[in-house]
Amino acid sequence: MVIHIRRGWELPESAATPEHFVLGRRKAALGLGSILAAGTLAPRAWAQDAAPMAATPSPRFVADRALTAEKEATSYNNYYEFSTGKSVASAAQRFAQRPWTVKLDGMVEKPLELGLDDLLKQVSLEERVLRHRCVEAWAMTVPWTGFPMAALLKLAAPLSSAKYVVFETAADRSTMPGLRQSWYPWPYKEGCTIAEAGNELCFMAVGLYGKPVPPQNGGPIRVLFPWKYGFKSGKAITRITFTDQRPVSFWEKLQASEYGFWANVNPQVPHPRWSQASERLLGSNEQVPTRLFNGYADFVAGLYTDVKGENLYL
Ligand SMILES: Nc1nc2c(c(=O)[nH]1)N[C@H]1C(S)=C(S)[C@@H](COP(=O)(O)O)O[C@H]1N2
Ligand SMILES: [Mo]
Repeated sequence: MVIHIRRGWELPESAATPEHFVLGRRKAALGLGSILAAGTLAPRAWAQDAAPMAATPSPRFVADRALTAEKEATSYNNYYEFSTGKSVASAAQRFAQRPWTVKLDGMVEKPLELGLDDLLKQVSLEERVLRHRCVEAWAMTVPWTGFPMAALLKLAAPLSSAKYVVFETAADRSTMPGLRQSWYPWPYKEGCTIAEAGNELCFMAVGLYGKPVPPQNGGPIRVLFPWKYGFKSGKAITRITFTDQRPVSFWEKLQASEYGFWANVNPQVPHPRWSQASERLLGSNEQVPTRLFNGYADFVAGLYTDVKGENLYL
């Protein structure tokens, strides 16, 4: 028997079910069946069997555009640790996804260093269809599985003196040829304010299209700021540091006049070298208007009402 539960993001005409779901659901259902038959409850076994990709689709983040084809989203990537071109997928397959630890440190009450699978037992996974807008004016719309960054804030309990969060990403010289380009300020780091990290929209993704995030898209765990230009959303997160100093991130170090700290999407503020008024949908030649905060103003506009005299959209 194949149990097929339609995911929120599945298009009605989509014929194929991602193999992981069918398998995961079938295994989960069998697990529950045997638990019930044995007359005992084993919540831990259940959780492990269902983890990590059996996630509830969030009704707050659903597709309002056609989904980008999975093939497109996983074969046109920005990942400078591998290459400055877009075809990084095959090179990235050599980059190990386990073992993986995430460190939470700096100005926190509870510094933590956790194996990713242990971390995933402490959060509940949901699925969100989110728009992604690269500063280069291309965009995609894809289903991510993960948990809100707010869950990590809860675990680490930042001190009230902590004002910023720094996301440090993997720098593995043995598998990432891009690291030999020594003029780049490795490791890739990005940052935000505590308030931005705690916003409902800030998301830690471990799944894409119902499967583990592939290495080229930032597996095994990446951060997502759907209202900011894509470069803020660091891939392969290894360390999250809480600090009272505003970080200067990878792209800001390289070219501060073009890539700022805030980098919120705004169609009316051009990049110094090109317009940001519209965006190309990945996998098509369709060009659509870009929206303020990438269409997420309801979630995040309030974060910036008191920020004065800053380049919020660069
Ligand atoms: N570590 C790391 N993270 C990164 C990048 C990178 O080069 N290295 N590129 C960024 C940019 S510019 C974009 S647009 C997105 C691309 O994510 P995607 O490949 O999943 O579309 O990842 C961001 N995160
Ligand atoms: Mo980007």
